[in-house]
Amino acid sequence: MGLATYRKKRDFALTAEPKGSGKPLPKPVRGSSRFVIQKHDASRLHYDFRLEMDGVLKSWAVPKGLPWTQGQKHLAV
Ligand SMILES: [Mn+2]
Repeated sequence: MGLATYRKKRDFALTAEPKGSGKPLPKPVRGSSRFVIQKHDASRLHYDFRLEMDGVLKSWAVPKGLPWTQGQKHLAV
C-alpha cells in the first residue's frame, strides 16, 4: 500500500497515527538495508520491527518492547 492509499484509509483527527513527513526518502546506499522500529499503539501496545530484505520491508511484532541492555533478548514474532 502506498502512502496516498494509507492516508485515504485513515482519519488523522481520530487517531494518533503518523501522516508521514512528506520528506523524500534518503537515497539508498549500495549494499545497505533499511530498518524501521515503530511503536504501535494497537489494542495491545507493542513495537513493530521492519527489516529490508530484497527491497521489501519484512515485519515482526516485538510484544515486550525493545531490549535496552546489550545481551538482553526479546521475542519477535
Ligand atoms: Mn503492529
